[in-house]
Amino acid sequence: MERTLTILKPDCVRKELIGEVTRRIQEAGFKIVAMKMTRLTKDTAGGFYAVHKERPFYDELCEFMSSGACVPMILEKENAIKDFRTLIGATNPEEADEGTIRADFADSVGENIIHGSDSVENGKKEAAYFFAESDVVANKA
Ligand code: DGI
Repeated sequence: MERTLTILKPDCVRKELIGEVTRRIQEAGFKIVAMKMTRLTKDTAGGFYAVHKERPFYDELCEFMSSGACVPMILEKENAIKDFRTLIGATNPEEADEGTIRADFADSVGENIIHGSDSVENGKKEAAYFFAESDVVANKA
């Protein structure tokens, strides 16, 4: 079964959308196999987004990601990576398809509610950034 790593970002938590977004994720057939609430530091946010280190928005991104609590989860589903990217919509909510999580809830490209891994390989790295394999439960329900 394929896995993806998601983060309900600080804007999602601040807007009290944890329940609504999690409901959509589960309704779309994803099984939550690891989940926690945590608060990133600027440094840990920077490590997670290290690939964007040279981008002009990097500092703003790290500030935002460390601005409040967030909820990382590991999700399982067939074709989890691709199907989750479809569920959340484009990075910029103005370009996101109608009915996607970002189209419905995100305010801007910088504050866009939710993260989803963009490849199986990155999904594995990102999951390991937040969770030990022993944190992952066998979710057969
Ligand atoms: O994988 P995504 O989150 O859809 O997009 P990404 O990997 O290209 O970018 C990671 C995050 O960086 C994105 O969710 C929000 C932020 N970001 C990307 N492009 C911009 C941006 N933030 C600002 N302020 N401006 C941008 O152009």
